[in-house]
Amino acid sequence: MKVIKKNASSNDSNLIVVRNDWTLNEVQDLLKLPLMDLLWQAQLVHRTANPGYKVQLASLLSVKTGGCEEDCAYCPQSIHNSSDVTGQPDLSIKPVLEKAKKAKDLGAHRFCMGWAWREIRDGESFEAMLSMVRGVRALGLEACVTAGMLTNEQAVRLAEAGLTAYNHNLDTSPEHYGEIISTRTYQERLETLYKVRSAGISLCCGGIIGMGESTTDRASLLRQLANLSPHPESVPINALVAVEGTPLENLRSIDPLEMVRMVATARILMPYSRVRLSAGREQLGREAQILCFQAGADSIFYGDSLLTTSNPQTEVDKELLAQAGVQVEWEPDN
Ligand code: SAM
Ligand code: DTB
Ligand code: SF4
Repeated sequence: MKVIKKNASSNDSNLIVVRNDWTLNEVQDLLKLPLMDLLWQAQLVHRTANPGYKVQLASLLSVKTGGCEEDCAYCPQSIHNSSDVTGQPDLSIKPVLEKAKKAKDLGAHRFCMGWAWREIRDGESFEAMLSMVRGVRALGLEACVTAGMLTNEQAVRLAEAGLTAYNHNLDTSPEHYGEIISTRTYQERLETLYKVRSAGISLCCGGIIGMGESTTDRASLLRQLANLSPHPESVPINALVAVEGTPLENLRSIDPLEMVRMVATARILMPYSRVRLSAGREQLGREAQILCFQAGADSIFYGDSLLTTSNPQTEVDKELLAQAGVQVEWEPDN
């Protein structure tokens, strides 16, 4: 047990340990704890590390949809999958900023923009991305971009534009990765994370469960994330949205309690990170989502759609948060 971090007092010291040297066995042991014990440990860490617990509402928008040359088996935007959702022009700056303003008015605190690219290329689209980042920041929102791999120079320009966070997921364990994606290596993902970090942008990095992986794979993914130093500031935990036309279309939805276990374990491993309860909430149900909050989830994607698939309606989410007695990160000021 090492390094006691911010907010820690002598009373906290057995609860809050920030480590980057987790072994696979240790993570597996946490994931497999009796649920009540896992929840108890996660709550102790969560409430000690994050006093005044609030949930951040993050809204998503797909700026460039479909036509992606990568072969991610889960993704409806890949040209390798028959669900490829093309036929929509890329959004320009004005409508994106209008959507951001609308998201803010509905209560969002962070605005995340997605591009279905393997990597960022210099040119008009990248300049537009920078303008969107500046515009979202000018609205007083946190800005997040997810657009695939990037160069050091592009990361620096995004940082200069005021980008808060860059989302790039590890998706699954190194061991299961080859079953899911063949066109980009795990190592390339790690290198992208390094470039984002080096430019001073905060990291949003997580993964997906429900893609045919074992419990050991889930532990291995969490270990990869928790052994990044420092931990990603934001850790999205997605449940697969099985989209027709993808190779994973016939996979059964996960047992909602599996999501609770992932969130709780992520919270224990990464006490100060924002653990985002991400895609797949429509399949979770109200009670499992509330258990996820209890286990330490402190963000949700908020708005009627994710990138290309649906998300719970904002009114339903407002009711859920109220029923759970959860405070949100901010209330709109106008
Ligand atoms: N092209 C960029 C990339 O791959 O980094 C950005 C967009 S990509 C859609 C962002 C993330 O969304 C993926 O890394 C994956 O974790 C998640 N995602 C995509 N499709 C999903 C699905 N059907 N179910 C759950 N998560 C999904
Ligand atoms: C993340 O981990 N999940 C979000 C966000 N980061 C970009 C995306 C979920 C996408 C779900 C499938 C879709 O709507 O296309
Ligand atoms: Fe492309 Fe990203 Fe979808 Fe993979 S997840 S196919 S890189 S849009």
